[in-house]
Amino acid sequence: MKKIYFAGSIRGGRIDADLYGRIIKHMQKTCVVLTEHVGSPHLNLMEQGKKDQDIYDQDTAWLRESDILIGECTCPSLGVGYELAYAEARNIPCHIFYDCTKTQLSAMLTGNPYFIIHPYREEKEIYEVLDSIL
Ligand code: 6K6
Repeated sequence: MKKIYFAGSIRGGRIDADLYGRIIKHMQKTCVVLTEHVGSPHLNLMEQGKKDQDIYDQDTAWLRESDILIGECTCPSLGVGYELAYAEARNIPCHIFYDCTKTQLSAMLTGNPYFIIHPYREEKEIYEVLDSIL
C-alpha cells in the first residue's frame, strides 16, 4: 500500500481540522497515512507531552519514507511550507489542495512547477482528485 504523508496546519491554526480528518479517512480506504494525528480533534491534549525536537525527528523520518505528500494548504502553516520544501528536495511527489474561494496560495508554491496544485471550490472535488492520483 502507498504511504502518504498528509500535511495540514497545527500551530498555524486548527480551523480546518475536521476537513483534514475527513480527507485522511478517505485516503485510509486504500493507503497508509503516516500522519493520522494531523486530523485529530484532540491534538492539544496529545501535543502537551511531546518535545518539539522529537516531533521534528519523527516527521522528517516519516517524510523520507513516504511515497507521496498530500497537503491541505487553505490555512497557512509554516510547518507545512517547510515539509513541502523538504519533500521537494527528496523528489517526493507533492499534491497541494486549497479552497480558492477562501485564500490565495503563496507564490512560493504556485510559482514552483514541481508542486502539483489543486484549487477547489467544493470539498467533493478533493476526493475526486485523490481517487485519480492514489
Ligand atoms: C500532535 C499529535 C500528537 O502529538 C502532536 C504534537 N505535534 C505535532 N505532531 C506531529 N506533527 C506535527 C506536530 N506539530 C506540527 N507537525 C507537523 O507540521 C505536521 O506534519 C503538520 O503537517 C505540520 C504543521 O505545522 P504547524 O507549523 O502548523 O504546526
